[in-house]
Amino acid sequence: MKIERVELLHVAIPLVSPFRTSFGTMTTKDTFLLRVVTDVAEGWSEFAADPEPLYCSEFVGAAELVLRQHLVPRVTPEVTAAEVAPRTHAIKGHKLAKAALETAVLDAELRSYGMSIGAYLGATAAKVPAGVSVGIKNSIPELLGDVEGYLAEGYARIKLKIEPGWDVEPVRAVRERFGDVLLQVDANTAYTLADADHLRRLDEFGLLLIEQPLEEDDIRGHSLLAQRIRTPICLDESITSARDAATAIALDACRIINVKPARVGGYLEARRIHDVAVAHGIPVWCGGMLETGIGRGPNLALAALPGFVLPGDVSASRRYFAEDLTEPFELQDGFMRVPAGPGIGVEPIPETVRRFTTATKVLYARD
Ligand code: OSB
Ligand code: MG
Repeated sequence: MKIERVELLHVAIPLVSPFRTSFGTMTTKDTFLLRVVTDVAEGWSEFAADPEPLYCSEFVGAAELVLRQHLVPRVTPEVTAAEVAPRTHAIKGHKLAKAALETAVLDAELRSYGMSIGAYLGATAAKVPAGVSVGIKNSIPELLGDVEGYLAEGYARIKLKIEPGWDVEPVRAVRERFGDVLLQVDANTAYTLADADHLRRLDEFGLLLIEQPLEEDDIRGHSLLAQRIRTPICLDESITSARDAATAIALDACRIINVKPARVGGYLEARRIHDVAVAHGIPVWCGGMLETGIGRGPNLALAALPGFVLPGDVSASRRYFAEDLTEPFELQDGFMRVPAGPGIGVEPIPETVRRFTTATKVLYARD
């Protein structure tokens, strides 16, 4: 495909309520979209990180710069989606930026021959069970009220964000009030191995998993922690490639993997992680980054692959946004429908995108 134009659109979309994790509080989805115009079709994607490097080392400002100066020049004037990763491999890191570029190119390519990303990846389900990620709250009653609302909406699984001082008590309260709902926790690296005895107190609650308790580069620590707690360890931040997944599995650092396409450089590598995990009998699930519909659509397609046996962080648009950039995704009996249209399967609504756009940058224009 010939690339004719690459645009970066900064967007700022208010969240319906603040989302607090162990690394910070979000009130706005502040990121950018990529629009890639080719000779055969147009493709869209969404950058997954935030203005500050708190979840991972990448952030909006750095991603714009690396795309403009280092990544886009390597894929112009002509590229296929499968070539994006090898052509940008020499540039170290920046996987979320690379994922945005690869996904927009893939969207254009798939649209040019009318194939959905689900069909391309090997999705086998038409709908997937939806989990919801629940932020850290100011009080237990506030948490219970929110969880009650999500269960009433039909969510199939609850994930509680935890940190030191907000872990055993909220989990106990949710278990006592709501019985044996599918329940898991996410620490976003907030603990150390010295907390092992404390984390073992979570064992009595029958959690599906504890996600990323230790630092992202601490594979050995997770392996040692796994010997000291019964709750299965799931890695998120630590897994940035299929090789990382194979390493973590071989070292018994995790029994479950959260696959986020953005964190691993895109849907092609996400698919490889799925394959490695399936080969080892390791369950995977699809993580989220508070995506608008533009990121949510393709995430749902990934979550429809056969190895995604646990409910993902693939909640409805209204979980985060009063108004989405695409037709809103809605929960139906605890499931989300997998988009089946060409490419990423969703269309940005031009008027809505325009209203939430704060700046547009042209990263490339063919002359
Ligand atoms: O660790 O899974 C995470 C959101 C932003 C950054 C990191 C994470 C999350 C979530 C929310 O847990 C997932 C979602 O609902 O999109
Ligand atoms: Mg996580």
